[in-house]
Amino acid sequence: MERQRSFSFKPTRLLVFSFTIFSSILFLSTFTTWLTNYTPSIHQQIHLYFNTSTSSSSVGDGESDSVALPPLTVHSLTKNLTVNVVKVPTLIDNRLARTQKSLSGSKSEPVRHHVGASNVNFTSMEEYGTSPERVPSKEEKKVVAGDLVGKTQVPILKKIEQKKRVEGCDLTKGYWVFDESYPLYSKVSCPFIDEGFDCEGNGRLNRSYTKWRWQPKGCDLPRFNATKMLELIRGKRLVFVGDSINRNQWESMLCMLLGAIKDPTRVYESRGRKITKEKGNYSFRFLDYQCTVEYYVSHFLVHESKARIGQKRRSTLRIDAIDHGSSRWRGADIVVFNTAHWWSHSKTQAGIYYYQERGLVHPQLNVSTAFRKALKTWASWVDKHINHRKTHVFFRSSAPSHFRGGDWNSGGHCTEATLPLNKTLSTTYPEKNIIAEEVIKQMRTPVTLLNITSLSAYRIDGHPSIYGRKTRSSRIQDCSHWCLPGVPDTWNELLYFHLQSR
Ligand SMILES: *[C@@H]1O[C@H](CO)[C@@H](O)[C@H](O)[C@H]1NC(C)=O
Ligand SMILES: *[C@@H]1O[C@H](CO)[C@@H](O)[C@H](O)[C@H]1NC(C)=O
Ligand SMILES: *[C@@H]1O[C@H](CO)[C@@H](O)[C@H](O)[C@H]1NC(C)=O
Ligand SMILES: *[C@@H]1O[C@H](CO)[C@@H](O)[C@H](O)[C@H]1NC(C)=O
Ligand SMILES: *[C@@H]1O[C@H](CO)[C@@H](O)[C@H](O)[C@H]1NC(C)=O
Ligand SMILES: *[C@@H]1O[C@H](CO)[C@@H](O)[C@H](O)[C@H]1NC(C)=O
Ligand SMILES: *[C@@H]1O[C@H](CO)[C@@H](O)[C@H](O)[C@H]1NC(C)=O
Ligand SMILES: *[C@@H]1O[C@H](CO)[C@@H](O)[C@H](O)[C@H]1NC(C)=O
Ligand SMILES: CC(=O)N[C@H]1CO[C@H](CO)[C@@H](O)[C@@H]1O
Repeated sequence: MERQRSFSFKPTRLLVFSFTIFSSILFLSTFTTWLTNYTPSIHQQIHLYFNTSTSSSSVGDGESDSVALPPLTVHSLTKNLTVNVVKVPTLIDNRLARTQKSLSGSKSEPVRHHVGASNVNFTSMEEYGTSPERVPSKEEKKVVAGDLVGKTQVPILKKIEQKKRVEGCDLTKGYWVFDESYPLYSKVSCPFIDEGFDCEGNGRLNRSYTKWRWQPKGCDLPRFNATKMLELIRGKRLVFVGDSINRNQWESMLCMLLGAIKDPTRVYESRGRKITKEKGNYSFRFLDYQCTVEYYVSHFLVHESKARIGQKRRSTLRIDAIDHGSSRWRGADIVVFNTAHWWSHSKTQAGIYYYQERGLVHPQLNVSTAFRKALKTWASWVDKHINHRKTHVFFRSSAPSHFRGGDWNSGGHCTEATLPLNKTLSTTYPEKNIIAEEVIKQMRTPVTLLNITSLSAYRIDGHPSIYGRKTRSSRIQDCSHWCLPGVPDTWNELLYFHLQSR
């Protein structure tokens, strides 16, 4: 019996023993997997610091200041946790790590990073102007550490971090990343691109200029989701008012939205108009969503008029009166204004007997002064006629031109540019934007400034140059408008971001 008992005990003990071993191993491996899953940023971060200096020195003229800590924006737990602005749950870790990687290279000259994990190449750029890198405070660093150590809190902290990164993040500062998943539409899929912006159709066959994605520092700009955008504007009027560069952005929006429409015949111009350069009066209806996407030309936002000066009737600009087309902007649900390019010496008769207020035609007025007065006219019209509970008002900042070796009418060119700049040409922020900001600040209506100036300033490669026409005999190049698909798609991604994060 004894023997038998002891004998019969042995397999049980063995079983218990091996079960203990087995479960320990299981637990250990699970724990390890879990740990590695939640701490990839550390590994990649270290990898990056190690690698940045080597890769930049291989480029040559990199002055790699890469030791600075990436400006992680992580905040305390006191705020509302239920809101989750960033709706890109996949790739979050990856994207975070990528951001940190490129950040550490941000002070050096353009560096092509080859990121092992995600197979994405980078070109990092000097930021606009020279503002010092933000160094994370002690508290922030502490939370970062908590992120990696405090086990159960990890997912929550990640969520907050993501949210805060977008909310506190300056979307206007960053760099362009080469991304094969762009553009968001093709020339072939979009019938709305008119000749002036149809670079591919006009012979620009190398499409690498369509494959850059704007990467803000410290956060991500959500990729444009046409379905979601259409849901946001269902039953509404999205209206663009401004010069031909706003037409540029409007056409881009049409193309981007069309990507979510199965039957393109259910999108049409309300009065059957074909898009041309000359007319500036379009309303495209998306039947499936009962919404319209409209464009109204208005070079100055104020009224272009005529007045008798001496014997002659001359063109003037009524800087005290809103554009007479304004009645059509009024009922918009979302309206994007712009004006900038036409406020130039050549297009305003050098300000001599051009600007008019009531009966007075100013013998001479400085363009900045006139621009400010006109914007104030626009601002009081908006405050008076736009119901800000219904309408979301945007003002798009000026888009940079890139004429080299002359102006648009004197042999200026940009055709040789095939890559974005690593440094913007100008370091001064345009005066017109400063004026616009000042005027907007004094308005009763909240106006969102679509600040695209700096990010576009890198994109010397994005203009039609000689590809703005089918016939390329003309020696005049277009270095102010933008090819489509192209840079205005990013402006619309910014617009989308603002609308969906409301
Ligand atoms: C938290 O967010 C939810 C959803 O947005 C909102 O309903 C609630 O009022 C918020 N609470 C606080 C304290 O802000
Ligand atoms: C990206 O990196 C890969 C691997 O180094 C390389 O083959 C490819 O040409 C690069 N692409 C660009 C656009 O730099
Ligand atoms: C627009 O962005 C530029 C570059 O980041 C910045 O200098 C400027 O102050 C911004 N303007 C506004 C109103 O945010
Ligand atoms: C786009 O948004 C729609 C509607 O919200 C959603 O169903 C779809 O999954 C989104 N597409 C992508 C690629 O995120
Ligand atoms: C725009 O369309 C309206 C209505 O068809 C018309 O009255 C107006 O003159 C047009 N404006 C322009 C600038 O074509
Ligand atoms: C316009 O006038 C303002 C003040 O009167 C002056 O500061 C500015 O330099 C002038 N601008 C131009 C382009 O002459
Ligand atoms: C297209 O242009 C890019 C940027 O200049 C260049 O790197 C690439 O080699 C070009 N591709 C072709 C097929 O010529
Ligand atoms: C930009 O980078 C190129 C090499 O990619 C370099 O030749 C050029 O000097 C850089 N430009 C500036 C302004 O740093
Ligand atoms: C030191 C080091 O890790 N260098 C790596 C940097 O990244 C490249 C790929 O871009 C690797 O080949 C190097 O081994």
